[in-house]
Amino acid sequence: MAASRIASSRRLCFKYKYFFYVASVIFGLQLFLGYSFYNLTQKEIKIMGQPSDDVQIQVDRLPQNDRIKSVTNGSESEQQDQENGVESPSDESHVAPAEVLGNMSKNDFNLKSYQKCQIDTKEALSAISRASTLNCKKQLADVACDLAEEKLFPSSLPNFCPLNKNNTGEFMGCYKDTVSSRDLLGPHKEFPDHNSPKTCINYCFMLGYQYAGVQFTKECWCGERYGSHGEADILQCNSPCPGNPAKKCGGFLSQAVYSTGLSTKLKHSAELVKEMVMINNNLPVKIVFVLTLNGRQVRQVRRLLRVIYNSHHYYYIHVDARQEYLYRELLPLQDNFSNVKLSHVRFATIWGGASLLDAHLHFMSELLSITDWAWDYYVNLSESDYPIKRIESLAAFLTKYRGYNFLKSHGRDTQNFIKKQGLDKTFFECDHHLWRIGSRTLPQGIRMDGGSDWIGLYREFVNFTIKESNPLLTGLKKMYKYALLPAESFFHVLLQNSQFCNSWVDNNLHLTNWRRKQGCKCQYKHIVDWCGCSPNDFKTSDMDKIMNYENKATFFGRKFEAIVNQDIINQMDAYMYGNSVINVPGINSYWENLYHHQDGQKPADQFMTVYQSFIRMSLRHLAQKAKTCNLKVVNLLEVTVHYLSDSFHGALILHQVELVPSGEKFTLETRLDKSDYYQVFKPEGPMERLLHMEVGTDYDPKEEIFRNYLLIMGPLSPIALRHAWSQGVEFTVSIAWIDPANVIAASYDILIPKTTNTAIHKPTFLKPLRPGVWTVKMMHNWKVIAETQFLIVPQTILNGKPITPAEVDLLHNGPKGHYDSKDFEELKEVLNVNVSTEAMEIAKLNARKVGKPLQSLVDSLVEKFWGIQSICSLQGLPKNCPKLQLCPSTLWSSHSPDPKSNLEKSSR
Ligand SMILES: *[C@@H]1O[C@H](CO)[C@@H](O)[C@H](O)[C@H]1NC(C)=O
Ligand SMILES: *[C@@H]1O[C@H](CO)[C@@H](O)[C@H](O)[C@H]1NC(C)=O
Ligand SMILES: *[C@@H]1O[C@H](CO)[C@@H](O)[C@H](O)[C@H]1NC(C)=O
Ligand SMILES: *[C@@H]1O[C@H](CO)[C@@H](O)[C@H](O)[C@H]1NC(C)=O
Ligand SMILES: *[C@@H]1O[C@H](CO)[C@@H](O)[C@H](O)[C@H]1NC(C)=O
Ligand SMILES: *[C@@H]1O[C@H](CO)[C@@H](O)[C@H](O)[C@H]1NC(C)=O
Ligand SMILES: CC(=O)N[C@H]1CO[C@H](CO)[C@@H](O)[C@@H]1O
Repeated sequence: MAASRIASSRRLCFKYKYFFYVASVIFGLQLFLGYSFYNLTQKEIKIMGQPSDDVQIQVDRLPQNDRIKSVTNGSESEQQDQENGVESPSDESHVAPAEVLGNMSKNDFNLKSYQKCQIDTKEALSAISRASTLNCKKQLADVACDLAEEKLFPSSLPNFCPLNKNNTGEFMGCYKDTVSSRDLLGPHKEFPDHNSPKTCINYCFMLGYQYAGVQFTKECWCGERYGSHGEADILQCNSPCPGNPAKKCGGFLSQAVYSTGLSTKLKHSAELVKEMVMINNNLPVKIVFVLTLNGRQVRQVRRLLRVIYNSHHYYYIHVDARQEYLYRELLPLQDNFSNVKLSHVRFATIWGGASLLDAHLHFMSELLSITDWAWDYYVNLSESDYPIKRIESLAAFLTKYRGYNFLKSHGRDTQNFIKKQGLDKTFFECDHHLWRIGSRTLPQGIRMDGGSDWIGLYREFVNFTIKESNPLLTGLKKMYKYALLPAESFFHVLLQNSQFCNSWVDNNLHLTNWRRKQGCKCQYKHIVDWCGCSPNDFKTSDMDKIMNYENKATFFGRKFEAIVNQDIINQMDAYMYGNSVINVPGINSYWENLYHHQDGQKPADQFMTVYQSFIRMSLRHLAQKAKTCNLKVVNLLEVTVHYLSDSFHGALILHQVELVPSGEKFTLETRLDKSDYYQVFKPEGPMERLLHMEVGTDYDPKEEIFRNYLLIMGPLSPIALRHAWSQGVEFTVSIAWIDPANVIAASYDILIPKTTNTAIHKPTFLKPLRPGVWTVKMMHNWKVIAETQFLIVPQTILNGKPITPAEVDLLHNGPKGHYDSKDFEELKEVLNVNVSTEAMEIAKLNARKVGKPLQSLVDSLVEKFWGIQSICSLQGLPKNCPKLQLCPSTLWSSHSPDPKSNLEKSSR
């Protein structure tokens, strides 16, 4: 039965095969050029060192899981640090109006009078100066002092792994070495000032090697085997050690070899099992799925829960402290299902921060204390995970390997891992930022490791992690409090140095879609003083890649994101459960809520301005249809974005209206579609390569889309132009930005490289931008070839309140002086820009409007870019009003059926 379902979905995949090949070739090229071009245009992002990985994940080996790509140091990072302070890449659309309209008071922190020690490292001083609250500055200064005095964590920790040989420091002899073929094959390092057998043994121990060899005074070599070139005369190993002249540190091409006391490799392997086999009458394992969730993708979360749901297992949900919408939506689940619980303690975690580890330790502790939840395995998931095999298959696998712990190691050399992961740096989290404070020395006596933070841990080990309080555990907990990405290393190090060291399987149960050229763009530099990577979303064309893992012990894929590509999720469902599960209404629809009236945090003013204009449009539309139907606006309830077959299909505005004079209330939902004013005039020569151009904010360089899905922009929005190209010859185009008063805000040339690419350009305009319709023109050889228009909406709202005459004067009149460094008047002719001053006069008049006239201006502008497609109602309207379809019977409304995300009828 299951086999035939799989077979039928394989056929489904075959249909797409040709498309896959073509698409993946194009996509590969696109990745490469997207990246090279990005470097040209985004000069502020500095990346030192390139990833050596292939562009796309390998199909024949597991992708490597270390996330960190590059290290920034010295002057490079100073510069980057300053940029961090000036501009924050996320939350871009929420620039505080105060920044433009007035001054922000900066609390002056007198470091000299506060600090308990002399802080002189650049990194610490930079962090303290950039931190925004006084409390955070003080904490950073304290950590910097404790770091200097080595008080943050113990300098050595015990190792309880029973596999260890316990002969640390045993001298194995003096052995020959050659330059062409090294005797000890592991990593090596020079310690010119403090080399000694002890230093070298500690170093090789930390990297997980059994042997350490000191050579040529200052060199230290690590390896798993020694003696390949034979023994040397002991007199050849006679150079005194720089760190301890009483000891000998080898000689020229001869090394003194010592045992570190470690065992060989600890890893076990585990194969996929075909069916549940119970060994020694073991019962099938019970899994607790720990979902750490962020964002507003409640439909996708429900869909994930639906496929992994089984009354035998448990579901523990943590919603980020800032995501009240998601929390509110999911909360009722725990009343309906006894095996679902939401964490009431909520953390606001940041990428890479110590808060993530704190959060997991808290969940573990809580989960151990729920007496009626008899779970065996702790499996970590997020909203962007999706199963790629049935959950029964995971349960069968974990039952067979009961007792083992599943953690994926980085798979490279540990020295490199420590450096790239910043484990040799001290970090501290405050003000929702992870600050880099300086270098640190890792404790002696422990083997370091790390890799993926997707974990599958056995209850006994989780209990040990929480309940035990030996010096290894307490020391590691302290050490990881000051680390970047602690969750990617803490459990690895704990497991390998504890009595559980023999239970490790090097597998994180996940297939991760790394595309480092796209995923490593320092996209977290606004929250972390480091460059981090993130995996890409799977798309339809990745089906073959996923199928390559059919016979491997890999149960989840990441990332899946329905708003980017839902088709691949549908395909996974068909693959796992057969086509019947996808032959349901709404299968190609995806809804994501952007605003809910119960949200404490209101959307940015420009969004609220447009949402309210949408409602007025909707009522005018109804009034035109039936003059006798007198409706008035009561309330905006929700805004949802709707995608159909992975294309934008409108903004849905759920709102309440009141019938005048009866006072009867009705809830309506209106779908509006946006117009795209992109046009190409006579594409000729290389311009044929242009695929599209669009202006927006919140660009996601990884998925190459604007996360401001409705492209709503106001005078303070940090706008950017995205332009996409197919393959062809390299050439140069000019871009000009023209404001609503026909002022040329900027003009510049950009080089378009040969291959397919999507690029972004963010002009650095002085704010505020003049509200109205803007035009971007693209020129080649002094001819306008393509253009697009976008709306900078005048705001009816500022800081959540109706805007005042004094405020419009500051916000709606354009910048003081030029947008850019200079004036581009001379380009008006070639750009066919009207030289008359009329547009400027109209703009000035508009800039004085407040109240009703401003609303009408907003409405007339919004109507240029948005059109009403349909309106439905939740209750039948009275006879004198237009007859509207009931929302649940439409295919687009947020109230139309969506069985794939419906948990109530779930029978599994
Ligand atoms: C740090 O910067 C120096 C130059 O300031 C450079 O030589 C060195 O390679 C850099 N280190 C790393 C790890 O990138
Ligand atoms: C090493 O010491 C540990 C802890 O004392 C012990 O459990 C283990 O059996 C010892 N290993 C060997 C090979 O003797
Ligand atoms: C668990 O999941 C989250 C993603 O939601 C991840 O960032 C975290 O580090 C994971 N693992 C651990 C051990 O915390
Ligand atoms: C949990 O860990 C504590 C401390 O190590 C130990 O005393 C206790 O027996 C453990 N409980 C179980 C059920 O393993
Ligand atoms: C410039 O704009 C004015 C008013 O909008 C219009 O009357 C005039 O014809 C335009 N001139 C050109 C050259 O398009
Ligand atoms: C929970 O159960 C109640 C009553 O049975 C039902 O109204 C509600 O829709 C259910 N909620 C979910 C999320 O299943
Ligand atoms: C808008 C605003 O915050 N303005 C302040 C700028 O700074 C002066 C003096 O520091 C204050 O008096 C203003 O209130």
